[in-house]
Amino acid sequence: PVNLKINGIPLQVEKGTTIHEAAKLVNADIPTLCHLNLEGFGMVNRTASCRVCMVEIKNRQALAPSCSEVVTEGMEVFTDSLKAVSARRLNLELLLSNHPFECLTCRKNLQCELQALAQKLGIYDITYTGEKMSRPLDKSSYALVKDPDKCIMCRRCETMCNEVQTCGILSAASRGFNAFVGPAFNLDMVDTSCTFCGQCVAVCPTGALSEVNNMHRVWEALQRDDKHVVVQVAPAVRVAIGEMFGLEPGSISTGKLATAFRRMGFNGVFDTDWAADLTIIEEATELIHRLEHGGKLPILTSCCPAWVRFFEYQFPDMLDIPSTCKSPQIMMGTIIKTYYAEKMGIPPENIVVVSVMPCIAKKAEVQREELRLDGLKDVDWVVTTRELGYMLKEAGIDFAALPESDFDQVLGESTGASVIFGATGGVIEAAVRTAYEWVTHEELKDVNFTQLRGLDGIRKATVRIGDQDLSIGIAHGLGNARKLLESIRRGESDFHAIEIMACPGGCIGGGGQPYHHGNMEIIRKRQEAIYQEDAGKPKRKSHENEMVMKLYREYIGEPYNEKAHELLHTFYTP
Ligand code: HC1
Ligand code: SF4
Repeated sequence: PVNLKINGIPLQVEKGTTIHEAAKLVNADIPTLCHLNLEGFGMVNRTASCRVCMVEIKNRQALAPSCSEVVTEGMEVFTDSLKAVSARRLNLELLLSNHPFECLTCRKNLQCELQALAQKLGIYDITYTGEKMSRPLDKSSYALVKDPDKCIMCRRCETMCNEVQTCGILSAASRGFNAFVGPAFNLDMVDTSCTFCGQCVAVCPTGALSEVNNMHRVWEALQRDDKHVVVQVAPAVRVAIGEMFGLEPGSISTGKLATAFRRMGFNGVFDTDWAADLTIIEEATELIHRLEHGGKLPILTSCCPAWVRFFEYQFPDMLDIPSTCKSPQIMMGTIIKTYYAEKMGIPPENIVVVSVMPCIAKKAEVQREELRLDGLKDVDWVVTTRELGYMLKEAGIDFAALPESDFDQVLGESTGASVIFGATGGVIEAAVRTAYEWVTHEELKDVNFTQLRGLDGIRKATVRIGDQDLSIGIAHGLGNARKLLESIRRGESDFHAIEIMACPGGCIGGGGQPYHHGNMEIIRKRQEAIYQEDAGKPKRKSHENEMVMKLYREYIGEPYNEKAHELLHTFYTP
């Protein structure tokens, strides 16, 4: 251990602790804009580039950045001395001198860490004026907007993109005043192999990275009398949206969401969980089919569109191993524009499907050419959890006070198996619950496959089904996915099935969720809430979803048959 004093308070910490970490132990909160430690997720940004965490150290002339300076024996640190505070203010003012003053209309307004710090440090005048950086906005994709003028070169996105996700899209280029963060050759984002996982957005402290705004599209659709506008909401949204309305992280808002959608004016209020159960019916059948017919193994889950783009770009030689199942959001769109449209007697071209997703990649997914029926997109518009929160605020709906109600029953029933899709490991656990009963023809008494849960980046488990041991792999974060894929490519993998989600934690940590500002406790609480919702459901296996089974009886026939392939399966292209 190391002994030191911070602001005169003696304390003892482990060797290797930074001043910034040590200061927290004596309740001295030192600001930072670049430092971020997503503890447990392999993301530590220690660039020490923003210089707003400077502290004074006794007997040292120069101030030190507390986020990177490690404590030493006998050190005496002053976090709030005049010299330290003045330096922080100066550095912040210099950052602001090259920042556009667009706070009122910025996508990050009131969520921006730069703005919050300017307020906290009491910066009310701009001291330094002069030339500002001016680079074009990148609105080339359906998912992300990049505004280089709002970039403060903290490099959090770069660490996330390169080290955690191993995508290597965002990097710093050029020098000095002309420095910027962007793709190689300053390509438009749409021309890169970006997966649009949105994790760069999740960690950006300012408005330099944000999602494409689709809120006005949804309001416009809701105004039209000639359109039947339906909404579906993803599993992970219900355990996070409450955070935007003062509810505790991990609050479950399923019933409030259904009520809120009706108040917004949606004509059909559906649950993506219903389609997650449907996905499991197809995916479990596909797994069993591959096991029994010597098909390609391991099967890989395919519901995360960022993961799909990742394997298309990075592993084009292995496109025959992912499941061909469309994602639940797309399956839901297809079923709405076919089965539901027929049932309701509404021409599919008059139906608008809106998805509320924790995800930025889902905005790009719905634009994929092959996810259309007769030229009509399966899903029309995606808004993120955050965007739904803003829309509810705009509509003056007091979300926290809303009573609960149920989803519309036709596509609203769901089981516990579908809820857990929202957390890493959940998709494969749901598939195992169904595969177990279908293979053994025995009742699965304990549905809790706790060996598949957790937040370790790569997890391995064996599940006994009948006389066979199924070897299962789980990865979240694309860097972890890469490791599993590379072992398959080398022929070293003995997995039967692998679940991969691009975002750390799975969809609960999606790029479109309320900002966690680096607080990992929030992700853990969302995860607990997901399993709590599952445990409270009367039915916990996808094949017990009556309405999904009714769809098979009335419309599709057997799972994985020709009609199922036409409607519920897809293909991948390098
Ligand atoms: Fe997900 Fe999925 S779990 S991908 O994370 O399979 O977005 O929540 O909707 O489609 O169901 C996201 C979440 C979501 C799909 C489902
Ligand atoms: Fe989207 Fe979920 Fe995949 Fe993240 S893990 S990119 S939120 S689908």
